[in-house]
Amino acid sequence: MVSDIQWVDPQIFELIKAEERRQATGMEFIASENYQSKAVLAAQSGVFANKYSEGTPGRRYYGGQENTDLMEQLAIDRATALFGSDHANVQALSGAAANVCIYAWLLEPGDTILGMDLTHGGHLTHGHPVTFMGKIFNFMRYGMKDISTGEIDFAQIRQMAHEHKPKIILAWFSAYPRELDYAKFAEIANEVGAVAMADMSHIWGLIAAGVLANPFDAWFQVMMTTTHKSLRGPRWSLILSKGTVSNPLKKPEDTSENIPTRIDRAVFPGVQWWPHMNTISAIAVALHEAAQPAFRTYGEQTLANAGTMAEEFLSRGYKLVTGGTDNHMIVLDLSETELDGTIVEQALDEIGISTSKSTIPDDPNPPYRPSGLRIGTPAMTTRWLQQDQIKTVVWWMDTAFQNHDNATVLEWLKKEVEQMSREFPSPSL
Ligand code: DSN
Repeated sequence: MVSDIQWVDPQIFELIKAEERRQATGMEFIASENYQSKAVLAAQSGVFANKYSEGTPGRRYYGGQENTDLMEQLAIDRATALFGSDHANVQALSGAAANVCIYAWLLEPGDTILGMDLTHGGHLTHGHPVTFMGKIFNFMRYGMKDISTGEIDFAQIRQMAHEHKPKIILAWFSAYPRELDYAKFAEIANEVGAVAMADMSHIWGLIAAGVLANPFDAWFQVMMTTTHKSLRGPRWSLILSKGTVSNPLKKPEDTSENIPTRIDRAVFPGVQWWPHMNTISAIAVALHEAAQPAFRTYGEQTLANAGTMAEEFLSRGYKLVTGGTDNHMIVLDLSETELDGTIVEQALDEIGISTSKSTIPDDPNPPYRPSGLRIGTPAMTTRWLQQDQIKTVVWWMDTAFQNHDNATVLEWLKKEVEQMSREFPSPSL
């Protein structure tokens, strides 16, 4: 397909080729990124892209749906089987859109949501004041009790939940390296009649692999995720839910307890319309790949690589947010050094390693120049780096940090990174 572009649009073709070279010769350690398989990429560029399919399988607003219906139903069935949900909506356009759909249907304007503080690892889409959602709903924030271990302050959550009666209690974050006690979240949500919702975007693939806990096992009702992170799918999202029609005499849409139906209606026609059927077909392929036994090995290796990375940085005298990791990421706390997140991210860019600067809890620095660096192992584990290579990578990173203004050292490191990158090719290329 890409070769067709060469003749039609040489400028874009050259940019695609340049990006292929960047990905082939560099390393991806951004915690939220990954490499899609050629099969996933091929599905995305397939002819389902030509189709309008508002509605759900069997209930559409355009004709010609015999293949889209089967394909979307397959994606739904694969998602529910993999994650143990009663229902999956596969149409939300992104993680932010999925969160909006859930908020929009479960809440009325002014309702309260209890979510994680941004600097403690939360996410902007969980109601930061700069977002539109932040203007509509009342977001309240909890944090860690002990930032040296990552212990969540459940006493604070319980006290806030009883005082402010949130409609949703939201678990999970984008820069928190520890496993969560989902049962405690669900218990508090149950006490105050709130929906227990998890944003599993970062760790969905690790849940699918069976190496991290599944919030549905702890009575969560709604989960959303992006599909391009540890799941290795296309850039898209899923909303999964539990809940059935409690009164069979009522139509599903009239039954307030029926969270799945309400979520389907929030996605269409509530918030967004045209599902991108080509991307949904790519999700189906990614879910099929994630259901294979090799995906469990991938999940185990992702965690092992992150653990090794944490140990190596600690042994070199670095401080880590929460002191280590239980998942696929670490967050370096550089607040007691001469460095900051921007300096080290740029130094790593110079040597062909991509990472992302990050705030740390109660960061003394502003968000555009935060004190942390978030590093994740899902992408390079897809390229099958093992602990030995991770140790070398940490050594390169440390050397780059200490020599961030030394062009000669950075140039030498870039060559080392390129050589190892070529030995561990990306499955996308
Ligand atoms: N952009 C993602 C991340 O980097 O964590 C969150 O959606």
